[in-house]
Amino acid sequence: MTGDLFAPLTHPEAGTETIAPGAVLLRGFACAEAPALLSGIEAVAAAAPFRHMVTPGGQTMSVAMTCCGSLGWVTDRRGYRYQATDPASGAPWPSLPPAFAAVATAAAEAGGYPGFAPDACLINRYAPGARMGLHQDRDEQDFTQPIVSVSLGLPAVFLFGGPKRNDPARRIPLVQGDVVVWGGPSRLFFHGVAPLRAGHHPAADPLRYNLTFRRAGLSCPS
Ligand code: MD6
Ligand code: FE
Repeated sequence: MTGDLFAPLTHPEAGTETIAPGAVLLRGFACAEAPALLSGIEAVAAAAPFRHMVTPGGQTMSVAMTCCGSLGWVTDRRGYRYQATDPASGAPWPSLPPAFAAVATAAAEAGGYPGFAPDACLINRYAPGARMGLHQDRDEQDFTQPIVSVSLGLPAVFLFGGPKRNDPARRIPLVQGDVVVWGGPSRLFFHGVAPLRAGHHPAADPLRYNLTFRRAGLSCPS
């Protein structure tokens, strides 16, 4: 694995690059939907404003976040978790805007995960300098379900490591419309985002947004 870490990516089909076992990058997959997705973000943020959450260790995150869907991801001094209400208002999170679920389900299918039905979408907003440290996404209940990640606005460098925190991380440039579908053997791999570089983008100036769609609860609640 280590030997080919920086080798050319494979192309099982045009526009699809395998970045790790079970993880694929669909370049430009959501370009056409970008305007609708950005309007959806605006609508969600009007009801559930972006905020800088605090980690259990007491650090304020540089990335601003909000959520939509029946569950939202939150962090505070008590820990990381999903919950049905926005802690800032006590109200349920806004529902997924119409354009959101369709893109996520189609991308998951294109990435080899048919039948993906997200119940949560975490919206990350990066201003220049904002970053996301290496982490695992492990607060969901069913690791057989992938995560679908859509990039909008300014370009960013995605850091994609391995199963251990200190595994070397590959640097993957992501631009508006790129979608990463991520599951299977690499579902719990460490990953993050390098500090955002300043720049201009016609659709979202001077910011990057990332939507991560998740199945946070059980697919078949018992
Ligand atoms: C981001 N993304 O791109 C942060 N997690 O802003 C993530 O943390 C992430 O893109 C799991 C799967 C895909 C992701
Ligand atoms: Fe993540």
